[in-house]
Amino acid sequence: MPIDYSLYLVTGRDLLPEGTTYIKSLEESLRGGVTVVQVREKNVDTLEFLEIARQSKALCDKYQVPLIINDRVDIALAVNADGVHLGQTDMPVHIARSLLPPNAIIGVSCNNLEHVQQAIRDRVDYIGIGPVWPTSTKKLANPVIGVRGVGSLLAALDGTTVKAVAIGGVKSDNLLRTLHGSMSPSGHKLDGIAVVSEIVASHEPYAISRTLRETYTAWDACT
Ligand code: TZP
Ligand code: MG
Repeated sequence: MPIDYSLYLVTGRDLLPEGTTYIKSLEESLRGGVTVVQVREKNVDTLEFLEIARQSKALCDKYQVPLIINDRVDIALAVNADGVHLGQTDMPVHIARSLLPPNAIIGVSCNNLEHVQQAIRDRVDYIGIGPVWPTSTKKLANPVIGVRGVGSLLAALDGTTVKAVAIGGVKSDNLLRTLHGSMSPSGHKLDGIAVVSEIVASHEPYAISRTLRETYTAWDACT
């Protein structure tokens, strides 16, 4: 079944506000309309990552939303996740693919044209393009590329089946600027947006997810 990338949630437990739990926040986000979940946990040991991934898988299954694991192919295999997300310095795509089931989703982070061209050669399922805006969620190793930068990388996907989401500082108040501004001259548009802090750090993950999803869906329908 094709994946709906409209609202791609990337987790980060460090950002959770007081008074909630990871599972509660994730369930609210799923109820609000998140369409893909990536479990991204830094600075946790394997056992803890495994447990978070296992709980996330159960919840994603309940909402019939695909679960992607950041970096760790072994954890993805262990919890029967739908796929993995790999950064430029993580396991090479062809090795990950040789370890994963044939239908596993593989996504890669891209910041420049070389990254995108390699991702196309690697026949990945999707790319995460960014950072589109400045963000404090991740210590950025790569330059912020702005909406025009995203658009020029989207153009490089013309004629391929590779899907694309934008990541980095995407919020409800810049969502339409992100979507409109990144459309390539050839009309290539984003398949969705990837969000961390706007959802995870919120006291209202349900409401925020709902707004983001509805805004994306309305924009997608009229472009
Ligand atoms: N990759 C590029 S920017 C980023 C990642 C994981 C963090 C995005 O987080 P936020 O809070 O949505 O800006
Ligand atoms: Mg990584």
